[in-house]
Amino acid sequence: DRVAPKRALISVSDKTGLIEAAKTLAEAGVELVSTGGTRAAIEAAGLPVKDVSDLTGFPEMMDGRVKTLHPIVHGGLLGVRDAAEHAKAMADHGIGAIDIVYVNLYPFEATVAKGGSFEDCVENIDIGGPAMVRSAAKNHGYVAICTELADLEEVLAQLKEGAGTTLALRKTLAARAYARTAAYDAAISSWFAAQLGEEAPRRRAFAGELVQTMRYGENPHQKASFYRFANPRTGVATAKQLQGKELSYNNVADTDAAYELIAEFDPAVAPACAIIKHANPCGLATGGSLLEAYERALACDPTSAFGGIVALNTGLDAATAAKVLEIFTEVVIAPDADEEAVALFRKKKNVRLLTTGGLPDPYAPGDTFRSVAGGFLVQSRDTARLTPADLKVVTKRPPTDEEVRDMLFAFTIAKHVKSNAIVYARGGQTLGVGAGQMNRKDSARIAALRAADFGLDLKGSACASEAFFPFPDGLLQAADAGCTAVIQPGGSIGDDKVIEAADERGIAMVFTGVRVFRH
Ligand code: 93A
Repeated sequence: DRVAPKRALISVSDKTGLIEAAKTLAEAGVELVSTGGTRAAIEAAGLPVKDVSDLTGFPEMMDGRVKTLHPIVHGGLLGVRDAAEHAKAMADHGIGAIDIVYVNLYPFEATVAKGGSFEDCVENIDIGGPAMVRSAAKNHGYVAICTELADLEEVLAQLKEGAGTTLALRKTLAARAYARTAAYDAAISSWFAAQLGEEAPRRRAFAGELVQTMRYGENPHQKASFYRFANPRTGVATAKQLQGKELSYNNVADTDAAYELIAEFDPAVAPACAIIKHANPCGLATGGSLLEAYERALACDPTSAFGGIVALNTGLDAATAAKVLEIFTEVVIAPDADEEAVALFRKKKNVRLLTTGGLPDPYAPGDTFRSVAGGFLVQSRDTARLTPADLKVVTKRPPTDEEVRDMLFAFTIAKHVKSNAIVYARGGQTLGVGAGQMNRKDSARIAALRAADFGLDLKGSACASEAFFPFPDGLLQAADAGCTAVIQPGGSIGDDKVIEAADERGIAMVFTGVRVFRH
């Protein structure tokens, strides 16, 4: 099943590494055929190359829109060499077989990314390139299709072995090629829908590039892999792993949750640290130093923090690193880490240390996805952001400035806690987190229980509820625990009763008008 190639068609917009690859092909005795710009580049390097026009007898025309869309090209790509009829057609019409194709497409995605005009973007929709890619991939029985330099390098490696390309490689390349054209068309269609202002286009396509194959998924009997959007829609995953075991599926999911949460806390205001378990924060605190922030976050729930994810909003220093390493931690993620901190981590080589170069913008627009049986849900990111001016005081007693600060702190965290979420906080420190319960009262109770377990006093704390209290019971639970300020969206038909209960207990309560469910 090996095919010893005689002719290669090269047509590339990105000409990185082109000359070296062309040289290797020429040296292997492969005839080169190219389109205008590519041919000129190869020729300039002193290598023999034919122009596609020499084959087709047609010039490139219409600003290059039509250069390879010709039966001489597509017949050479699609003809089944072993089928008598195909072979006869090729002979009758002077169609020569093409055995290797190296095509990378007009830079549509890059043109969009750099803010190109509508016309510019349209002009960068490649037609002839994807057509060749698809033709060559269909005829993988004979043709090796390369859509990036790395593909061509695999082909060249096989040629070096002497006997041509294997069917196995040609099939692999074909599968990759169709993913490339699919991603390309997905990018075009998303861009087009956005131009039309369509929030929910009737059809939607996505494609990704493999980042990592995991040893397993959420559980050892599940398979898993991590993909990056081929056409970035929600920012690009930039985290760099400095050390530690390979990230697992759960690590990536939890670390993502941790970093999205810590990014809400501006390092210019104070260093902050979040400790996450199973995508929920078990503690978050600010501090006078990063070390203090970590210690205060840990104090909230040192039991759950075991095997957790630590996220920092500022560069990891040696003092914090030393403290973090005292207990077992799965992952530490920070914008940066200084040399001393990195050196300390090196002694515990299993702990994963990730640096990102910066914090994500929690208020940047974007989409999030979730799979459901037979389809997927898409929604815009939860970019809710509250300021003191957004709060509506509904109780007789207005909150103090301190209580307002604590309430906003707690509500920001509640946004990142699985519903039903209750967060008690005071002075830039969570004191109790109740997550993922099926009723709000239980979340309030669990949050208070945790605080009691770890000797944290809830007196004078703020309580945040990510959705409204339907009944007074949850609020009373919080009041009993000692909290004096409550922040919640409001909007329940039970609001009056809840407000009445708050007034009876002397609680200051504000409504946000914004719900921040997280399911
Ligand atoms: O304008 S096209 O859609 N029409 C074509 O017939 C065609 N053939 C190749 N774009 C076409 N290409 C693309 O030209 C290739 O995909 C490649 O990206 C580019 C290479 O052009 P040049 O060799 O002139 O730099």
